[in-house]
Parts: sequence; structure tokens; C-alpha cells
Amino acid sequence: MDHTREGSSYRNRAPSPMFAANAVLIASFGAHAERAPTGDLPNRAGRRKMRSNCRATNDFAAAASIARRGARDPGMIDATAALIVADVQYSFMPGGSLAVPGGDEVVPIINALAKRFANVVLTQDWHPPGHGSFASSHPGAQPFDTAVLPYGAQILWPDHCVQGSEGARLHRNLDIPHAQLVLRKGYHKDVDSYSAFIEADGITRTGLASYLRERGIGSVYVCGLATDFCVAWTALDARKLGFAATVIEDACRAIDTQGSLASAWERMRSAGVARVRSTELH
Ligand code: VGL
Ligand code: ZN
Repeated sequence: MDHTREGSSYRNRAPSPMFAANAVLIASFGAHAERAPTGDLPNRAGRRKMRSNCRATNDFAAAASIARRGARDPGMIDATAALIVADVQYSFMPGGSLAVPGGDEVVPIINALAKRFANVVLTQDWHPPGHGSFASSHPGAQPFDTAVLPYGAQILWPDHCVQGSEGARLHRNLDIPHAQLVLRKGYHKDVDSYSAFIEADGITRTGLASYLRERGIGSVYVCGLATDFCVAWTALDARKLGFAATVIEDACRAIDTQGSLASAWERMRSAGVARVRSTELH
């Protein structure tokens, strides 16, 4: 089995005198944790979830440190989950170059939602000028045409989210000061990336899966823009990479071109992505 360095040193520590008293908890972590975390402990369901996250991540030290952090506050989603807030940027707002209908309506919903997550990742679509997903980069093409690029079919978009431009900025009313990571994607000139995990070539990784695993995170909740592109592709890749994934539908808005919204929901359903409203989350 493949242990992180932290995992090995944790495992090699001398057993504590509390060993017997904490036998139940030790059993819940399996044979690899010889020393029980201290402090308030999560309930049985929380421990079960942590154990399965551990299996997904192979990161026992991270799971143990999450357990040490103690029981969750009421209203908080458990500490092994992360909220991914996709592309709440001006290009996707009403008046932006790739406006998503009602795109600005998600901002207050996401602000409220994010307060319930200890772990929040923001993403930014972040294209260089002349990006391969822009219709303007393909002579004779119009926005929303489909082109065949070396990695497959690609919808061509109006220029949007150009690195450093106003359109690429996160909405100023987004109020998530505790967000820990701003992940940029789509910065390779010839490859698009709707997904926050894997670029559109299906191969190149952004690093997000490793980041989450190192932090003992085993499930993601995805919201933002757009439901049928960044949100859906991120949730689908999360499943592919072994994470539990949930889309919070009222905290998303869609582009919906060429049947993209219906097909995204269908692909997510068959991949085991859960679909909830923010009021149903607990
Ligand atoms: C997106 C179209 C083009 C998205 C990004 O974030 O959903 N959609 N680039
Ligand atoms: Zn884009």
C-alpha cells in the first residue's frame, strides 16, 4: 500500500497510553492508525465517511487530523467535503461576452452556501488571448459553431475570460474570504478546460485531485457557472477520479446550447453525480 510520508511517520509513533480506551476509534481507522486522535470526535456516520475517504485518498494522516478538529458545528457540511465554486466571472455575467442567463443570481446563493463549508475552492476560466476555444481564432467560424480540434469536438465561444482582463475577474460581490484555493484553468492555448480536474484533451491534469486528496477531502459539491459546462465536467471528472460528487442546482445557471443542459444532467445522473437544492443540504 502506498503511504504518504506523513502517513508513515504517524503510523510509526509509539502507541499512546490511551490505546485501550480508544479501541473503538482505532478500529474505525483500520490497522494503519495506531494512535487515536484526541478531542471531540465525529459521530459514527462521520467516521464511516472518513474511513471511505481515507480509502479513496490513501491519506491517513489527513483524515486523522480532520478527526482531531472535532465534531462539526450545526449547519456545517462535514470537514472532508469541499465546495467548488466554478467560474463566477464577469464574462459569464449578464452584459459579459459569454453571458449566462441569470448568471449574477448565483452570487448571493453561493455566498450563503460557502459559509457552511470549511473547505472552498474557487475556479477561474483563464484563457490566453487567441485561445483555441475562441471562434475568433478560427477563420470563418462563428461563436457556438462546433470545430474539430486535435483532441475532439470543441464548441467555439466568443472571446471570454482572457487572462488579466475585466471579464476574467471574479464577481466583486462574491464574499468567501475563507476560500483556500483559486484554481485557474484553460490557460494552455490549444486546449480548453471546462473541468477543474482534467483538460479537454482528457489527459492533462490541473493538480486539483492531488490537492484535495492531500487534504483528506473525499467529496465535492459543485456550484457556479455554467451548469452544462464547467460545473458538469468538473462533477463528472470528480466521479472519474474517485470522489463523491454533488451538484447544487439552484446555485448554478446554464448556457444551454445545442441541448447541452439536458445531456449534461443525463451524463451526470448516469455517472452517479447527486443533484440537490441548497435547502436540502445537511
Ligand atoms: C465555460 C464555456 C467556455 C464554463 C468556460 O466555465 O462553463 N463555458 N468556457
Ligand atoms: Zn472558457
